[in-house]
Amino acid sequence: MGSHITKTAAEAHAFMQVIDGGSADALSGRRIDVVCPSDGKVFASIPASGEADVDKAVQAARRAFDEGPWGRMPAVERGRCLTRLGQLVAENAEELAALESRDTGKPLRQGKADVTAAARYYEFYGAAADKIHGDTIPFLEGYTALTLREPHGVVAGIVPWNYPLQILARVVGAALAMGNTLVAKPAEDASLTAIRIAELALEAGIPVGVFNVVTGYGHEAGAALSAHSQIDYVTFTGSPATGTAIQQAAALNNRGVTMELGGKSPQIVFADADVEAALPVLVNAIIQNGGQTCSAGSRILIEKSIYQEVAAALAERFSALVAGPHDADLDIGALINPAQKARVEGFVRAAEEAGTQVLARGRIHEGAPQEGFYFPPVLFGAVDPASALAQEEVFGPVLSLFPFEDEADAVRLANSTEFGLVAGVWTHDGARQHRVAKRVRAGQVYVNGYGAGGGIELPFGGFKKSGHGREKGFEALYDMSATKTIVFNHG
Ligand code: TXE
Repeated sequence: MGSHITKTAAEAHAFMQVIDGGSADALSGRRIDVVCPSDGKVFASIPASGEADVDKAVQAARRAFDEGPWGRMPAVERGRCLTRLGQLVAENAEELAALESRDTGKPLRQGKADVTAAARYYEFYGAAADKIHGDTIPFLEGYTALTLREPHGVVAGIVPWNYPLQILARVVGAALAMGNTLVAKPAEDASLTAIRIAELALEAGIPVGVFNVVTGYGHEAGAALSAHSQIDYVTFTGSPATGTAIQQAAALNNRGVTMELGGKSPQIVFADADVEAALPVLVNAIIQNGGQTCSAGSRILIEKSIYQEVAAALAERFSALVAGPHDADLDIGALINPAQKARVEGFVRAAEEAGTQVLARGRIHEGAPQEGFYFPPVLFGAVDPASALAQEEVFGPVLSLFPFEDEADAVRLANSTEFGLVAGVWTHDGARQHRVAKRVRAGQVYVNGYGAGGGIELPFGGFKKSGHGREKGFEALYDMSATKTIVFNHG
């Protein structure tokens, strides 16, 4: 009898990176198991690349930029490639949504929303590619001066695991629309859809070497990419600590960076607000994607006279929330990995030990596998503004409430963290809407609503520790290019 060989799930679903238009394993042959957060089971594997693989991808992107047709192609043609990519994303929506939700543990509903948003990014940047132009500048007699927007060259895009499809799309869309070439490094916890998008990009006619995906650990592949001397610009979304490390690496080559480093975003609810309209928005802003959202509305500041009423209504909604497997499509899914779960548990435990009032808890669905990385939503009342819970990004379904006295107190509390990404203001007083929107230090402010990241058309990025540079909208196209000034002397 011959030996019976059973392939493991990781071997059977061995995903490859996309380098120079071909599929590539890590040169070392090392692999990372891909675990589904819903049941803790390995279902695929990705290459664990290192410095040599990164160099291969950067050289490919370098050649595609220096020699390839991409940078010299008319902008409208580049745009058409991105538009076709958007169409292919939409055509493959079902497969991409299923893969994204299995890889990250997010509810299928959210996976589908992410695919729709990703397709829209490619559509937006496809249409925008030929709409960015320079100026002519009045200058000395006998001269004509003009500016061009030129690509940086080879861009490194280091992407996190919370919205892999969407964050990749905003990087790819803006970088490629301006004629850059790209090496993207998705997170080791969620790389599968990035690989599929790079394959679809080839199908869409984006030339070989223009868009490469290297997979691997942050301290290996990520560190090698951000320090590579042939990279011209780095864009990163992730934690402030990793952002600092990446900026230090890029600084050794004196290269520019865009940094999106999360938030501790407040929503301010004044006594004249339409509380009924606000409630579902306030809840969604923290439970969307299990709170693993850079723009999560994790602090709610409530005017004292309505604090009890709003807290009670939020508690009622929180008690009804259920966490469960991605394919059960409940309110929230599992968190990305055991480390993230331990991090969220740590914040909650410390707050409880300090005597912070727990107003409500959601629950984990009875049918959810024990091995999944679930954490039930928690609502805390009257949180100490100086505590870690109030100051640090938890990145989980944990909401903190803070009563405030008056407008000045609300603004002071809103600005009392080191972050400044997004804010919400709920009031019908028009003058107050303007005053508060201007005084809150946040890159995006919503009045009587909350965009949880906002539209694709809207510039997005932070003040203070939330980072610098802007993504989304036309602003991203400026970040992804540099101004060249040309002066003609007619004399
Ligand atoms: O993030 P990292 P982690 C926050 C959130 C979360 C915390 C930790 O609060 O709890 O960060 O998450 C790559 N050089 N956000 O540890 O380390 C890594 O491989 C180059 C907020 O997962 O920032 C991945 O691709 N790259 C956030 C990416 O960086 C490195 C989204 C993000 O990982 C690297 C995610 C290195 N030395 C987490 N080390 C947001 N702003 O939305 C890691 N990486």
